[in-house]
Amino acid sequence: MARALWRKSRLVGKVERYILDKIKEKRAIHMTLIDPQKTGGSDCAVIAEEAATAGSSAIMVGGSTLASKSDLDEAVKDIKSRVEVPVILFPNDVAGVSRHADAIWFMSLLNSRNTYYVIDAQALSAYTIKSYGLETLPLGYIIIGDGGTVGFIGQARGIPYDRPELAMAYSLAAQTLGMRFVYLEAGSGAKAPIPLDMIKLVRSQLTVPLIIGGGIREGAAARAAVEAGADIIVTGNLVEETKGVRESINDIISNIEDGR
Ligand code: 1GP
Repeated sequence: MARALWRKSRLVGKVERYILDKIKEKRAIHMTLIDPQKTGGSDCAVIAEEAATAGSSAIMVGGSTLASKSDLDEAVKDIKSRVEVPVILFPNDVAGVSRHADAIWFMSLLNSRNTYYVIDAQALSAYTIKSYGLETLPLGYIIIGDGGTVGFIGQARGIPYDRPELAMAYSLAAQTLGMRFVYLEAGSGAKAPIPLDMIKLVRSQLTVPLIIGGGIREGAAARAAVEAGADIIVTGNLVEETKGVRESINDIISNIEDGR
């Protein structure tokens, strides 16, 4: 199935071009999410390096309850010194911005009942992000189910797992508003990942890349999500400890990327 995964535009920066090219080349890619609040000190950089060596296409840095900008800055700098792949911020709030990253998911939590997470935090941080020269990746972020911590903090009206048509409606709205990525989020550590029929329905209507995360713990689940239509698989919990990072990530990547 031909998918219009990218468009030529002055707005598309280096990291976005890299992501789109990688998806085109590999069919689907993996990103490792590191939360500096959960993974303290130098472990962030160790895990990032292992993950990148195992084939993660980017390192995302952020967490739902992250509050210390200096901890974030340190973690991003450490990670940047150890990996070649892009380091992309995954902000929970204005505290999730660091000048040291390569890019930021400039994201709106579309199904929050609080406008702070839909547009106000973005308005508060847009000028700072621009002045840092950070590349912005416009992202519609949609919580499915209760969403765990991010669902609670983000005051989400989570879309029920058995309502794929609602996920499709919000995803299509995101794309129509000009967002260039859509992320269906089950929440970190979710008991069940995003349902496959939901991914399929969203994919059938969406042309921008579709990101799936939350509760993916092994290759088979990642493969099923990609076969249903995911372009990017995000895992976090899988590698919160420094042990066994390569094996875990290899299992995901060998199941989703072509030619591996
Ligand atoms: C959370 O979707 C990500 O924002 C990753 O979830 O920690 O369950 O892999 P896990």
